[in-house]
Amino acid sequence: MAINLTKNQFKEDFLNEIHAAYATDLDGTSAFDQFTVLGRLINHYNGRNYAKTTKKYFEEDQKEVYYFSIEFLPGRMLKSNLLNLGILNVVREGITDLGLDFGGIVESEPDPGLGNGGLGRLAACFMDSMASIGMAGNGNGIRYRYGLFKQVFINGYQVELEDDWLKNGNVWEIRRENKACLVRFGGNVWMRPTTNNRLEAVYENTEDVLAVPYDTGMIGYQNDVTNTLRLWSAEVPPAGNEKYYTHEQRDRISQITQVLYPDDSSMEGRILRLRQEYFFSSAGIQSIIRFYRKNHKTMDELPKQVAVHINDTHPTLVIPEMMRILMDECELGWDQAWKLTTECMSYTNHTILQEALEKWQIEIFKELLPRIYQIVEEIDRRYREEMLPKYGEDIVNQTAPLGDGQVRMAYLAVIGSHSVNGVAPLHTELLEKDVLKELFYIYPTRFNNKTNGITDRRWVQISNEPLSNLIDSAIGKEWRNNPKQMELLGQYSDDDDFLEKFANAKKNNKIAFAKFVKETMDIEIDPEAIFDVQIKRLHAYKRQLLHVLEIIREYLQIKDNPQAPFTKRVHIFGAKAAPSYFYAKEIIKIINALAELVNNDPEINDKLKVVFVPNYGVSIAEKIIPAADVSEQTSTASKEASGTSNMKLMSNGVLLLGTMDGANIDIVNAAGKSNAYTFGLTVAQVYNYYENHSYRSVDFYEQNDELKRVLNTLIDGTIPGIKSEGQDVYDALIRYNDEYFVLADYADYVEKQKQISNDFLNKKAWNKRALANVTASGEFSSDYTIERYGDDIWNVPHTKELD
Ligand code: GL2
Repeated sequence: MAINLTKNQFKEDFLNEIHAAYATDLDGTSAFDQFTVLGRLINHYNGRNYAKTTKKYFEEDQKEVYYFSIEFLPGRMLKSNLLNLGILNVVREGITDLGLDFGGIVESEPDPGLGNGGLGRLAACFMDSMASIGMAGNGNGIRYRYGLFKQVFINGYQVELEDDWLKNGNVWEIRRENKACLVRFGGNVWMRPTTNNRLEAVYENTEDVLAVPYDTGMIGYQNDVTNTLRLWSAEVPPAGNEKYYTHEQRDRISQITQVLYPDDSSMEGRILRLRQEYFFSSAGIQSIIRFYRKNHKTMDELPKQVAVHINDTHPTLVIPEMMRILMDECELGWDQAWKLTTECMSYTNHTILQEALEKWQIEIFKELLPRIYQIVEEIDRRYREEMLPKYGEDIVNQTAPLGDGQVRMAYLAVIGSHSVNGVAPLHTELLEKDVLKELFYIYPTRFNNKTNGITDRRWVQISNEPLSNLIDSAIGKEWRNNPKQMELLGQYSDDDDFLEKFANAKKNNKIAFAKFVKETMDIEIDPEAIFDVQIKRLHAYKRQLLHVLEIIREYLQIKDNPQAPFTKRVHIFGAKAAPSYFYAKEIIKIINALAELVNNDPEINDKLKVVFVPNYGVSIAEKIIPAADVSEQTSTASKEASGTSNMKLMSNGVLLLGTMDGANIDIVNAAGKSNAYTFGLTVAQVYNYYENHSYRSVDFYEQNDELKRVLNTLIDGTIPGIKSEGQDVYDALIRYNDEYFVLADYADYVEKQKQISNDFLNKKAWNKRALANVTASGEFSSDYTIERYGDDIWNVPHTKELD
């Protein structure tokens, strides 16, 4: 239910809270102060419900999900919380009545620096969905003091500034020091026989870290449910436990939760990452078991009460950590502990890229986590003992948790879980046939698919109000509860009047985005142009380079023939490159150099614009997505596990231009082939190249004059300021045989771009196809994804009925 709040009551509460918080009148406060006060009020309004939810789960002894993820990327929470409490409009009107700028208040909230890309954002969508469908679901992660980095461009180069997102505090979090626990690192451990014939772990010289939880309420959509996102912060344990901590030691401890993604190009950075992983895995499992024991005398019921989800390999150490607690602290034997642990655990794989299948050198692992290593060794020993007679040495050596001097996290995750899933049908198939095929052979029934989803509450209701209001006026509001109801929009596909309103909503979003670009980047863009959008992390496999080549091609086309008709385009990018990913940073520089060239060339005459919005993140995405016309999803087939911006863009009426990869395939199936543009090699063709070693990028270069000319601009001075970057990219594509098949897909990609330029001119037909995408987008709601996780994997109920 929505909260019962009148505008007048709100205004009175707001003014009172301003006085309470800042001891000043309204005119003495900044937008951020006003935001903080709104946050405090929301906490007041929702506090009782939050407490009630927690109590209800406890008293009814509900099974709960604990979603362990090293990243959560929730984005700003003010509007989302207001929407979910059902008071967005009342509050906005009240704020406006008070003469304040609601938009400015919203913008003053910093984006939480808790994640970097699709994986973290998915975790945030899942948190929203669990609460909104009334499922008892908790998030468990790390409270990073600093986020990834704030990206600025200096002379076209990415420069990374500190993302100090917590500097003014965080109104949404509750520090719960009374729920802190100790996490041990290093030292020695040995097993001492006890009087009751057991072995007890004795630790010496360990480094003890206090894990302090900060809880944030995850408010469900107008259903009185509030779940918890619990993030752990590393602190020095309180004085008095006879230890004295030097500055250095204190520093080492607080390092653990200082930054998201420590630099993994150095050994030090990699060790820090492992410390982070064990830190939040251990603290989370300790708190789960402590809570369970409040209500239960034996551990037997644990899997009936607790589902622990391992989001990618980073939290895999929950498996040995749960074993440790069950054996060393709850005094269970191995077999029973293993049975309970595997029944609780489930694992999602999010990528087939080898570099993301984490492996830790045994020497490092053992030194940092001696007791956990003993347990992993024993898991490995028992696995080998059981599987060797059945599957033979080769398969067992290939799949055991320990091998090649490393701890192989993905294998450990599969072996220690009862369910393993991929995130789109193609991705799951590739896991089964390729990446994890031996383990699939051993555990065929463990594997399953759960196609990703996104929450339309943030990605349509909040970020695209013009479209949301239009949908309401056409089919009522039920789609807000049940996104599949967007199907009902199908009846308007030939309704001229509706299509015009639909086009107007898009136009208004484009105007708003153009204004933002003008104000923040001082670039004029024409809302009548095609807004061609590519927003995602910068990575070679995602192939932003194809897009770059297309811009160069268009540039040359206009230069060749300035008078010829040309459908205006704005190419819009948002992307951060990992600080140590040199090649990705070179591509950023090239895009910015191209923007400089194209945007300022009088002969181009504004027909073509390139806009690289800096510091891409959730809040920037919320501005770009509603304004987009074309959604570029150009990964090499097989490389993108799912993609989720493709889904967000789809539900905002954007036509996909994509390869048959990840969830693009499912989007095209849902929207209909004629409502998307697909291009490029299929997975089979890519694998064929691999198997036969038959790819020769230079052949494509030699055989396509246009491509040759486009590529040559990278090294012939046409684009000023990219001498070394242009050369490196040129070399990667031609001399080093183009690892991601950019040149193989170029011709088909360009062909589809030309079709787009042509099709866009027929406004009505375009709008109809855009609407078909919205109409079919409901099935990609994360509410349904989470429902499937609940039914098939976690066995946790939910209270809301979905279609
Ligand atoms: C990713 C995949 O690359 C991406 O395709 C997928 O949509 C998301 C969510 O499942 O997970 N894996 C990964 O490590 N990151 C992703 O975005 N960062």
